[in-house]
Amino acid sequence: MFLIGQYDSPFVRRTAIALKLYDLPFQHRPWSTFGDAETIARYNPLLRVPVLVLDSGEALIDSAAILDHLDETVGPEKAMLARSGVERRKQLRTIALATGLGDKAVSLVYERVLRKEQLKLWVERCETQIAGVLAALEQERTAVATPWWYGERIGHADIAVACVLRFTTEAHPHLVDSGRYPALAAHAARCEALPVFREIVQPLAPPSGD
Ligand SMILES: N[C@@H](CCC(=O)N[C@@H](CS)C(=O)NCC(=O)O)C(=O)O
Repeated sequence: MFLIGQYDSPFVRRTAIALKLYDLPFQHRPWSTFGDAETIARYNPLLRVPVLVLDSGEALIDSAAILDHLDETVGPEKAMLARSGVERRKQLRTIALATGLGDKAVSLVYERVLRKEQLKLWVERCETQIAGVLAALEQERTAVATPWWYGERIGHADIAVACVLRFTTEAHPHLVDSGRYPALAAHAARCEALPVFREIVQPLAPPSGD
């Protein structure tokens, strides 16, 4: 199977990190959503990454749907998401906050590079949403006593938060002052120190807008 997308995308990165942690072999196709749009269109008409193309040729789209399939593949014991109940709902909420923050941070990048004049109303709204989620995640992480967000082993929530934090910090450094979010900074440092995070990484290369 192969994974389409570059590792500067927090969504592609979280998918690749899960594949590695699950010991599922895959090939990487680092196609650009802008430069390689025609090639990506053959697998995803939405022109978005990540896309995971299975050996059968089936193309899975959206990081949440891809991870859902990977969880099913490795089974509930190994899956990095609680099987059911309140624990699963809490973890999904943290993931939704992190990936939603990622959506806003990506949106702001496009606003900056693709528009000649940024729409102030939209920029301010995204920045408010990013600040609100960072504050909420900071408060929640501060209350956690275990090494990982939901216990003794790493989960999708940990990975999502760390990948989105790195992306947002690189794309919009003025929005992520680590002094204001010490628990999130410590969380990110713990994740980024792991070999898999050091292997699956790419400095941000935003589209040029030309
Ligand atoms: N909800 C999607 C978001 C994926 C996403 O926004 N990917 C960006 C790259 S970071 C993309 O493909 N952007 C191109 C576009 O939307 O036109 C997921 O979780 O996979």
